Amino acid sequence: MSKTYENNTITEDGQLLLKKAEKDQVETVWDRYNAQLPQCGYCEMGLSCRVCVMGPCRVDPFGEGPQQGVCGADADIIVARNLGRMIAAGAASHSDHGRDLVEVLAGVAEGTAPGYEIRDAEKLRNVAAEYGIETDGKEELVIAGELADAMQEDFGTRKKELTLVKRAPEKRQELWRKLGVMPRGIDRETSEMMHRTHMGVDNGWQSLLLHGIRNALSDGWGGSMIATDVSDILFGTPAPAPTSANVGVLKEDQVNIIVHGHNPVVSEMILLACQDNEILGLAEEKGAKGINVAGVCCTGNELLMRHGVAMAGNHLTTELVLATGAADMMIVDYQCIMPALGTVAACYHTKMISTSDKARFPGMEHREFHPDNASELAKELVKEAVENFENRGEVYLPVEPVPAIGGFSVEAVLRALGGTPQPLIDAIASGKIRGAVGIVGCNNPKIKQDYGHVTLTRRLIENDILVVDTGCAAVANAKAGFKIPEAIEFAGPGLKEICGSLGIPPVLHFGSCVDNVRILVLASALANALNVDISDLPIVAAAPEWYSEKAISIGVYAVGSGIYTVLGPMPPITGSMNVVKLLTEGLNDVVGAAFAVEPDPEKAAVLIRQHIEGKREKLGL
Ligand code: SF4
Ligand code: MSK
Repeated sequence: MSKTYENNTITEDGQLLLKKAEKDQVETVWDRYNAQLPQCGYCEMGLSCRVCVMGPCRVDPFGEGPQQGVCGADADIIVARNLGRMIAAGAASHSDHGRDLVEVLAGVAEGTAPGYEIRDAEKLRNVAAEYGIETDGKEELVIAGELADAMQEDFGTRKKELTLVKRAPEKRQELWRKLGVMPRGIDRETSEMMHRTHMGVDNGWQSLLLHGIRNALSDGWGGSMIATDVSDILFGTPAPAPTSANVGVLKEDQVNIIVHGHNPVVSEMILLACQDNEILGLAEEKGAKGINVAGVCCTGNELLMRHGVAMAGNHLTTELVLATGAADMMIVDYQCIMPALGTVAACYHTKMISTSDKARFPGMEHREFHPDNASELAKELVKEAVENFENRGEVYLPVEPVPAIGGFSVEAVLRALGGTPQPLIDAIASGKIRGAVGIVGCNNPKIKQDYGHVTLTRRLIENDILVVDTGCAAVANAKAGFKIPEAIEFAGPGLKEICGSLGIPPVLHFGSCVDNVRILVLASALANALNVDISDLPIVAAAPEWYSEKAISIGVYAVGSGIYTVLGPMPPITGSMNVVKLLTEGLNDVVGAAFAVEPDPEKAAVLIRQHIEGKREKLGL
C-alpha cells in the first residue's frame, strides 16, 4: 500500500508528487532524512569538535564521559566555536554572492560583460553618492566603475567601518562602536572568525560570540546589502507585479526551464535568451507553444521580484519539480542545491546544468558562466532545453498555480505609501497595524514543509500584524494564497482596512535571502522617522523552518541590529547552557534583542504578539 505524505508537507502538489516519486522509485530528501535517524546527539547539541586532528572530540552532556576535548576546550568553547564557524560560512556565502555581482558591475563599466547593462541608473547614482562618489556630470559607466571599485574596497580591509552601516540609525551605529562589533572589511570578519576558531586562539565563549555578531553584521550591512543594491542597479529595482506559485506553473505545452540557486547573474541571462526570436521559432518547430522559465529557491525569487517569473516551489520542492517530468532543463548556480538532484533527474529526461566555477554537482553537465560569455552561453543552453522538449515522457502536473503579487522593494513600498513611511507609522500608532514581522528562511525536513511559515503567517495577519517575507518562506506564503489583495480576507480588521485602502496584500514579498537587507533598510527608515533605535520598534523576525548556515548569519545580524528573532528548529547550541542563556536572554542587555526558539508556529505566534505588544507599550502606543 502506498504511503500518505501529509506528515511531510502541507502542500497538495508536494503530497501528490511524493506519491509519484514513490511510484517512480525516486528517493527524496525525506527518505534520506529518515535514513539518518537517529541523528548524532553530540552534533545536535554542538558538542562535537573536529577543528583539529588531535580530535575529533566530544563532550559528554550527562557529565559521565569527558568534559573537555584533547586540547582542553570545554562545552562552552566548543559550542561557541562551532556556532562561530556556522556564522562565518553563512556570511561568506551571501558576501561572495555580492562580490560576483560587483564583478559584473565592473565588467559592465569596462565593456567586458556583453548582455548586462545598467537598468536602474537612479539607484546607481544614489548608491554611488552614499559611497562618496561625485556623480554630477559623469557618465553612467564611469560611475559604475567607480562604485564597483569602492564596493570592492568594502570587501577588503582598508576601512574602519563598512560604508553601508551608515544606513542604520545613529543610535545603533554608536552601540556597535561601543561594543566593538562595528563591521570593518566584509572578508576580514569572516577571515577573523576562522582565525579565532582555530585551535588555540579565542577560547572566550563570550568574545567568540561577540565577534559572531560583527561577522554577521558584515553580511547584513555589507555583503548581502551590496548584493541587493547591485542586483537592483543591474537588473532593475523591483516593483509590484503579478506572478504565481506551485508546480502548476510549469506548462505542458511549453519548454520548461527551471532556474535554481541564488545569483541572478545567470538566471537573468537565461530569461533574456528565452525572448530570442530565433530560439522561439525553434521551439515552435519542436511543437512547443513557447518557453517558460520558472524558479525554485532564491534565484527564482530574484526573477519573480523583477519580472514576475513564477515559482515552481521552494527548497523541499526542488526534487519534486523534476518528478513532474515537465522540466526540460534545470540550470543551477549556487547555494541550497541538493547534490542529489542529478540522481533524481536521471530518472526523467531533464538536462541538468551547473554554471558556477565554484559549484559542481554529480550528474550535472558543467557549463561555466562568466560575465563575458553569459549572453552567448545562455542562448546555447536555452536552445538545448528546446531540443530536449521532444524527449519528454509522461508529464504530471496535478495542480493549478496560485496567483500572487511580488516585487515589494523598499522603494516600491514607500511609493505605495506616497513617498514617506509616515502612513505606515500612523497605522502602527493608531493600532490598526500592531507591528510587522519578517518571516524568512528555508524548509527543513524536520518540520512539515510550509507548515511553520503558513501557520505563523496566518496567525499574525489575523491579529493585525503586517508580514513581509523573503526566500522560501515567501514562496510558501505565495502557494498558500496570502499574496493577492483579496487575501485581506485572512487579515484582522485594522490590517484589512489599511491593506485594502492601499490595494496591497497583507503579506508582502520582499525578495530573496540576500534581500532580507530590504527589511533592515525599511526598519531603519521607521526608526529614523520616530527618532528611536530599531530595537524600540514593534517588529520581529522569524525563521520557522530554517536549515542553512546562511540563515544563522541572517538571524544573528537581525538580533545584532536590534530585532527579536524567533527560530523554528533549534540551532546546535544546547550543549552549553551559558551560550543558550546568552543568546536567548543576555543579548537583550547587549544589543537590545535576543533569540527565542519555538518549533510550534502557534506558540511562536503568541511569543511574537507578546513581544510586539510589549514594544508598543514602551513606545507609549
Ligand atoms: Fe579536540 Fe580541541 Fe582539536 Fe577540537 S580543537 S578537535 S576539542 S583537540
Ligand atoms: S533558498 S537559504 S533554502 S530560504 Fe534562499 Fe530557501 Fe533557505 Fe536556501
